[in-house]
Amino acid sequence: MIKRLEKIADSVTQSASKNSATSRLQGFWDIFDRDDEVLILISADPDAIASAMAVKRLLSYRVQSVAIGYPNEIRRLNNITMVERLKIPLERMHTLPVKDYSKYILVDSQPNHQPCFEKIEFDAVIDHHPVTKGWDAKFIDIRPEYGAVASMMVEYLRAANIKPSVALATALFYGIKVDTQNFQKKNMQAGDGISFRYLFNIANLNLVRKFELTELRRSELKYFRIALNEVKSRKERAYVHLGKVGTPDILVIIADFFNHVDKFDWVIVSGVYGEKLVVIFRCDGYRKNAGKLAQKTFGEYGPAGGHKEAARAEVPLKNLPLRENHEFTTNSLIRIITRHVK
Ligand SMILES: [Mn+2]
Repeated sequence: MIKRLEKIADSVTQSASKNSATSRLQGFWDIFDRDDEVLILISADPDAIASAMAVKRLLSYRVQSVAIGYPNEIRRLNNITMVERLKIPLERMHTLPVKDYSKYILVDSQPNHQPCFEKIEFDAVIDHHPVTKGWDAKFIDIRPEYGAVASMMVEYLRAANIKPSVALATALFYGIKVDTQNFQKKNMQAGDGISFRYLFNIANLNLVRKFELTELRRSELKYFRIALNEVKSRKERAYVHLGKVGTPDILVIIADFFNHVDKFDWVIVSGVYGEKLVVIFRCDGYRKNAGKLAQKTFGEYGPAGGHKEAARAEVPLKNLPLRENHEFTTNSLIRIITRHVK
């Protein structure tokens, strides 16, 4: 009896959610005409890019044309790799005749998130950020309980009986992974899990792995040579000063690299970026506290702190206790740290 009631309850919720997916899709489709020239705008990150592709797919054969535009420069290599490998047609907003479209859709964002979006009257807004006020659209679907808009878009595609191509599925899969931080973020819910599971059979997981792994520019390989030459270990601690760096991100990559090595309980990597010394701390976070060590050793010179297992300091070079005309070196790094911890 109870089993049967559960089954009925299940089928009711299932068909209710199916109905709402279908009616959402219909509501969305209803605002478009055959001769529409549509512009989808996004702030380009993997979830937004994937979701825009899905919206474009939903509108194919239903409108005249669909373009995807984005205002920000895509800088993360993972995201550049995604766009290049999947050959996603994206265009910088300033290269598009923004005023000349007949319909505008905003995905994974809301009009007041960016000044360049605020000027546009959107016909549809599909998002998962907390709901903001002061704007309107003919079609609005905002579900803050979802970890990714890509999860919502899978529901639209399924309601439309559209099986995503490998490229689209791979993008959506990656979008969900990134936005839920591999399901480690609290913002995810069952809907994300169901969409993710559905995409799992279609997406190319090797490509996803390639997106995730690609974080180094070829020009940055030289920092590994410097790091391997420079690394000094003292009492299970690895110290490296890399000198001038083009971006502090490389310090994080080098620190994570040394964190792969056994018997290094601590990894401390520094580099000079602009007028600042940036120091990255890594440890296993077990009976150790990287945040506290960063604070204790560099706190007097500038902002320093973080979590148990990962921390950073960013201090103006002029605040450091360096003898005149002396450059900061790996030995200087060791000296500052060991002054405080033996
Ligand atoms: Mn998102």
